[in-house]
Amino acid sequence: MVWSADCLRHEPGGEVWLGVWEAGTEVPERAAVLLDALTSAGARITDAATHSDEALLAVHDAELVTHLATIWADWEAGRYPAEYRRSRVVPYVFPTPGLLAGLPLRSPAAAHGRAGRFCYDTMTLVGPGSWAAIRAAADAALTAADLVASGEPAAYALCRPPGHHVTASAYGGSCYLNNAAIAAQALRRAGADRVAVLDIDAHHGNGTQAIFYHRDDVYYGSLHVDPGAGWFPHYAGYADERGTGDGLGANRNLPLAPGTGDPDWLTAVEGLCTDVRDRGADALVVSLGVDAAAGDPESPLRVTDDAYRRAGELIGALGPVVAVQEGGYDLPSLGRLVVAALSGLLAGAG
Ligand code: SP5
Ligand code: ZN
Repeated sequence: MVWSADCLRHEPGGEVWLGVWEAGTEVPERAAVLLDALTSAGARITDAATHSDEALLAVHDAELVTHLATIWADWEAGRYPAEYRRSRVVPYVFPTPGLLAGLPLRSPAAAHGRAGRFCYDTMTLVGPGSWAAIRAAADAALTAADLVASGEPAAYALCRPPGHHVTASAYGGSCYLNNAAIAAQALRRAGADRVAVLDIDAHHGNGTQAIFYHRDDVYYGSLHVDPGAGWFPHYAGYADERGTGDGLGANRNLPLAPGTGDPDWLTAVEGLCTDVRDRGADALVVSLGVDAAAGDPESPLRVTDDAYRRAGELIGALGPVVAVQEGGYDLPSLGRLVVAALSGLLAGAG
């Protein structure tokens, strides 16, 4: 397991849902609970090593990375907390294609204008420690990729904040940089010709899909609650999204009905594993969200610990794996769900 204490420094302080500021679900305690559970389970802990920005820029636009690194300082300098009681960066204007109608995208002079330039929702707030944690989460994913590239059968990055909703240039869904995509690209660079990303978070990883949609060298497969049934991320994750150009056929979405339990969920995991076996993969990345669990407040799927363990076994048998933490919000069960998935992964790899 790879970890950085900096991952605790991101305190979103809530989220604005449908116009109302609410207590958030992506809280620092998630990481503390996971660290505790993994430590108790006997995980060997490696500190996240600092990596250069090059690995981030291999999947993200430089402007997004710079924005995330600087927007809090700009917010403070603009006296939004001190003078306007705006304690976090929250966007209110979004430069959608319809708004621009062909005009060039400018960088707004005011920080409150710039806040929506790269962020696509009101749920993904930035505060004083956010960048340190965002950067540390990416370093954890990269360190786990290093371990697997140098021969470990499996490594788990306890990333917080999570990442799979972030595209090359847009962030949201409680995610800021795409840790899993960064790890997948690092594995490619370290010599894996074909990489597969399997996303078992309850939500579709629209960001990871978008980053690799045109590529054949990185497969993306996801099972998730059906966005067509009304669930986040609403605009992506449908079964007919199969990739484009060279990437046609290298993207697979298996949307599941709300209420789906272990048997159908595991059948979908097996479907993705069959894809990976058919295509071949030199290394895998698992976007390990455990928010499909029955007790999770953020999804209507009803998956148990046993199914997470079984999913781990199935995936672990496919090849060397970098597991990257994504969602999972039920603090009382979070630890044992992740331990179950990782125990399965090790059993499958052995
Ligand atoms: C990484 C991850 O699992 N991100 C998921 C973000 C989903 N957020 C969508 C939230 C939709 C409304 N949730 C109700 C919140 C009420 N406080
Ligand atoms: Zn999720």
